[in-house]
Amino acid sequence: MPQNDSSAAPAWWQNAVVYQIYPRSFADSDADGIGDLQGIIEHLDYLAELGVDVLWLSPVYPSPHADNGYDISDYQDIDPLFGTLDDFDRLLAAVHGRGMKLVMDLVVNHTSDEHPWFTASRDGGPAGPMRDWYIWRPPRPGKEPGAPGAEPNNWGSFFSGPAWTHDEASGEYYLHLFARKQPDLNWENPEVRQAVYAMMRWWLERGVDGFRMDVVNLLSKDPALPDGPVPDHGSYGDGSASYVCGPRIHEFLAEMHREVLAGHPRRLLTVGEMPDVTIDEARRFTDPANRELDMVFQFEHVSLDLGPGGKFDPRPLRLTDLKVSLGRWQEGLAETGWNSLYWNNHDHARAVSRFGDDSPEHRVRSAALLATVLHLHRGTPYIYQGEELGMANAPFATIDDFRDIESLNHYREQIAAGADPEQVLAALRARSRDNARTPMQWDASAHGGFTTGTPWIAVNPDHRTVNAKAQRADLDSVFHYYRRLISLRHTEPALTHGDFRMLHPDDERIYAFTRHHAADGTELLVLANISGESVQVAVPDGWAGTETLLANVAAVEPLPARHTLQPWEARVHRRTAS
Ligand code: ISL
Repeated sequence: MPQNDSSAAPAWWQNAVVYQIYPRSFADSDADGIGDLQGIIEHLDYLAELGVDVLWLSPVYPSPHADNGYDISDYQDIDPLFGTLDDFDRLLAAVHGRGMKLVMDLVVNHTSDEHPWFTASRDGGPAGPMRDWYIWRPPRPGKEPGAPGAEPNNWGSFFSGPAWTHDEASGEYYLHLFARKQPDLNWENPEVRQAVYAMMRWWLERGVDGFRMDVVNLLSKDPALPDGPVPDHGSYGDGSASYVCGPRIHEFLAEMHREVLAGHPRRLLTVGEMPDVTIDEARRFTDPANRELDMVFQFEHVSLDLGPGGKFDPRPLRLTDLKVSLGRWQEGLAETGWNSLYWNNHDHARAVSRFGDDSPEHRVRSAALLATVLHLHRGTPYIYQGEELGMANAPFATIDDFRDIESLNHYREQIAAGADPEQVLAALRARSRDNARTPMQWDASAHGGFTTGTPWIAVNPDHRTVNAKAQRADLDSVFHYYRRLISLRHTEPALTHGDFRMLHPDDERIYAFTRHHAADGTELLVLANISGESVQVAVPDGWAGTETLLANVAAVEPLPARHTLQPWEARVHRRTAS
């Protein structure tokens, strides 16, 4: 039977753990201050020791790096900053040689404005043969090109300002949902789609094991491009923007599956990043019978602690909201479809700082707690580099310490509007994507062992105590805790297949649930105290005295009927129906 077509047997990625590498910040082998492919090769044993199954590489393609490689100018090469195609082939072979797989980032909602497709589209003018590869429109009727409010519609860019840029030569505008250097491809054009599929097949022939698809639910736009709710800067709205899961999105992804994935001899992994996706849509995308995607990244649980101002309007998270949200997603994809599980990636503040407590007293335990809660859910867990060390947000002092286009644009826009710089900086410190992008902390040496040159963004000074070398030598570290969790996913079928049931839904401090695997009679219980105080919890019937599978506290005694959880304590128990 052709692979990637089966809707019956469980797929390999259902009990796999994925590790995301942000190459620019992972390991620098040539002292230019920027991570590279050779740096990754040199640390593969570390990843094998951690036990992860799949590596997802953020973009390594040639790029002007306006958005750190999410603005691609050539899909079929490696940026010299990172190495060469030969280096890539060596990396892939070394990954495969260690029994791991490699998934590429596929960024095809937009290209760089320096991609030859775009320069041809722009320079050929309105009648040119490549014009229709991108989304060009005249100004609003009655408006002069370039005049305020003359943009073809009212859409805003995720990175501040309008989603349109005026091209003086033709008088027309091109659409860019992200930066102006990231023009959106026109997926209505079949030539665009075929060019993307050919490129994907080329990478598969090279041996990669799948794709993480950037903002893939934004590919289909209603050709009428109607005005809509202007997306709040960097926030996730209610899904009503007309480019979110647009009219032809399922058709496009089914076509991509047919053209690229279906006939492939290996079973691949595809995960679609989907801002604002609803549970019903996610189920449709991941229903194996529909042959679109294996899983999606949804955004609901990382939007609960944002105020009306969006990304840079941080609010305290209510645990009850988080449980409602994650619980609904578990339920919604229980029978059909599949969840991805994540707290962190290169677009978010560090999980231990955002959802846990990064103080010296609670950092290790709260990082391990977050890992326990996430990895015990049903779905495929993703670890973002450094999360396995409990890496925390960085102490950015001034705006000069930031690098990210989203943060810098936001700062500029806010200051121009008269905001207090200190307040804007406080929000950036809490939520800037740069928190995730400070270099990997390998050891206590200068620049954390990331580079012997000058790093492109400063290493967090806490690398003197928080680093991989120290944690590998310490069995009580976050690193070793992750190793145990990952190995549990490989050995305990209930983690992969068990039904999910939320307990104590109204409790403001306890996150508790069970996983029940009817096929082998196993049941797992997770009890976690998401607070800095001790909390007594009523242990559900039948669980007193059960075996402890894993805990982030030293004393692991048999469970009493009423247990007092220490601050940030998490524990997993197991029982089997006799
Ligand atoms: O990070 C965000 C805001 O803080 C999101 O809005 C983010 O832009 C969105 O999730 C899409 O992310 C992906 O596409 C972007 C890129 O900048 C992100 O790094 C990538 O993960 C454009 O390619």
